[in-house]
Amino acid sequence: MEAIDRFQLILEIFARRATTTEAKLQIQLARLKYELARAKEKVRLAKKGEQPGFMGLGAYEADVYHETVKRQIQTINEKLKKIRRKRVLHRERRAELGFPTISLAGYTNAGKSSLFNALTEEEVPVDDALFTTLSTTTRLVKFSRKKFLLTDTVGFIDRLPLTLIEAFHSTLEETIYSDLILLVVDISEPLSTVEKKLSICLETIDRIETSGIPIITALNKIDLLSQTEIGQKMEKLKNKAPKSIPISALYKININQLKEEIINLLKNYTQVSFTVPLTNETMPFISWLYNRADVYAVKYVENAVHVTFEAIPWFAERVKSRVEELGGKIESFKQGEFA
Ligand SMILES: Nc1nc2c(ncn2[C@@H]2O[C@H](COP(=O)(O)OP(=O)(O)OP(=O)(O)O)[C@@H](O)[C@H]2O)c(=O)[nH]1
Ligand SMILES: [Mg+2]
Repeated sequence: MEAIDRFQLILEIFARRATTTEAKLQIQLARLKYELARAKEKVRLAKKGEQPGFMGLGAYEADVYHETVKRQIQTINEKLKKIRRKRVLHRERRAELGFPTISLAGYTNAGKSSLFNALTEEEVPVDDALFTTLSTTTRLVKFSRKKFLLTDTVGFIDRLPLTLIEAFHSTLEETIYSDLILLVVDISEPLSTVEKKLSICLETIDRIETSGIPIITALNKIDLLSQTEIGQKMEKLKNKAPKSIPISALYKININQLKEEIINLLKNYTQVSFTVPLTNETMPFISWLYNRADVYAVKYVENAVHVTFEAIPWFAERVKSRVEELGGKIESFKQGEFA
């Protein structure tokens, strides 16, 4: 009984997080597989005559039901295959907005949501159109005069039922396609547990093809440890945790140091200056840009507007084409250096 509740609870968490068709299908698939396993058992019992039937059905009907579920599973598998084949490219997904995206990852209870709250203190209000683009767990935040999108993710869970592993991966994938991963680890747990969880997280992140995305490890809950313990654990984790920073999300210890490290790693911005003639389309374009990138200067000169902004490379390319469409001119297009 407990196993059923746990399965359904986890399924519920995933269902709430899933926003793409692929993730939704994965969850439907997990649910059907679970249903199938139960149907099989009922068919067996019905045939043995030990049970009056399945949902009031006899052995024959139970067989039919079993076949129906099997066919539904097949249909979903085919749909998933198609989706995988024409999966949107990483960069296309990211080109929606010009701000770099930071994803929080880590085990359940590590303190991801607490850190999310600590980092979103300076939240930037967004317009309605943009708001609908963002999922419920993504916020536009600002620190050191730069804006970022910060996403909280569904936590890793031990003993994840086999049928849910794929669903977990595809929900994680949605959120982890980012410019930086902030891996949260509860360092107050025994070292062996910390090490085990850390390696599972890193392996999983690696498996969903995030290679090249920088990782910062936030060693959380240091308030529960002595200075000596922190030092010892950090020394042991030195070669295992990428760019580790000891923090307390709850008591906001070392949050500024963490922010600095984030800024340091996110240098691949593109700085662009352009001029567009003033037409009916100009103002909507400028306000569209304003909501999606860090716009530093807007100057009106005679019948034109001069703009300077910073954005992630894919987005900057997109704006460049739009400026040219509007009969404007790119004055400078500087690729920021990669960290
Ligand atoms: N002592 C201490 N407790 C913390 C700290 N950060 C988080 N916690 C506590 O740890 C528990 C889990 O924190 P959450 O932020 O909900 O963890 P999570 O990683 O979002 O968990 P899931 O959403 O289940 O994946 C809560 O009771 C927090 O109050 C910290 O720095 N110190
Ligand atoms: Mg959480």
